[in-house]
Amino acid sequence: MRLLSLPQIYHKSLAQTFIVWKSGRKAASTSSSANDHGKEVTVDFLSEKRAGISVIGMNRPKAKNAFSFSFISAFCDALDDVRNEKGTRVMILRSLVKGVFCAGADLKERLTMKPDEVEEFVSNLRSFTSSIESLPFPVIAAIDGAALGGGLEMALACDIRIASNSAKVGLVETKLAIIPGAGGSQRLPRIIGPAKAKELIFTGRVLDGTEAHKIGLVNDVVEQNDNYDAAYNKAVQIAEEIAANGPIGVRMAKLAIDKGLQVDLNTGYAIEETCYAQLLHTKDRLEGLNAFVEKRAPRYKGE
Ligand code: CO8
Repeated sequence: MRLLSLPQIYHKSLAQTFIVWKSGRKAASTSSSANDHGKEVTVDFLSEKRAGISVIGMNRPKAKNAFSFSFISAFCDALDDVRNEKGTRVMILRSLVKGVFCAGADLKERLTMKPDEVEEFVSNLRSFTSSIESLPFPVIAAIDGAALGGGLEMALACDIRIASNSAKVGLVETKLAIIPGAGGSQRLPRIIGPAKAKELIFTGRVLDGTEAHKIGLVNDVVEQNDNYDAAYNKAVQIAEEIAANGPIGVRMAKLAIDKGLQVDLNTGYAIEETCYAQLLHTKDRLEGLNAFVEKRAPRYKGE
């Protein structure tokens, strides 16, 4: 069996996708300042028993977190911050706007764009969701409200989705005479199967969190609370479980699963072998064995 090298597996770097957003005419035309970015998209690095958990918060209440150019630009900066923070073991994506996760494309801004600008913007949005998907650590979407159109497409790019029972999720693009253009037409069938995905995309139907859980669109559903953060709280619980494990092992597991799903089984085994090989000489692997023998919890350092 031929071993694949890691550069072959990481075929597209995140930097490549971010460059699209940080260069060119549109980046220059954004009116948002760094401060505005900080307000619309927040980054928190949790500490103590939650160390290793990074949280991106979407905070654009006036448009229900819809993706304007400046919002996406701020989002890319936030993703850079989390990716560059060496201590990140798992990321949570949440909304700070009550009752909504993300309303998808900014339809008001979209109306002002020419067709060629729309084409470029949607292409960049596709790169944006791919850049979330290819983050090296697990990403959990905490869906505490409406996730519609591009908002759900973004959640589909995450590894795990948790919804509140009152959340509303749907790829509603055909209602607007378009199709899911940020990877949704490709990711949804892979997650819930082609027949159900076709039904949901053709009808543009919106499901609540309980219905979404029944068809495997979200991993878990929780009852909403008065703070509208029930899905976030559940996401933190899962993130704590992940953060306690060997971080290099978790990253390699994500890589092996994601890349393995794109190839035939034998190539998948080769990818698994390559990923396993990255762990053989880590201090964490020995720490896991020692902790077992000494009957204590392991203390993984990501080394
Ligand atoms: N764009 C711009 N403004 C929006 C959007 C949006 N998508 N959604 C809501 N707003 C604005 C409203 O216009 C309103 O503004 P104003 O106060 O000035 O009238 C304000 O937000 C509050 O909205 P509502 O009063 O409607 O608030 P509700 O709580 O009653 O409802 C909903 C919230 C359910 C989110 C509702 O606003 C809604 O259905 N919005 C439209 C959602 C939609 O159709 N999204 C699909 C867009 S198409 C798309 O996403 C294509 C994908 C592109 C790729 C993106 C990849 C990442």
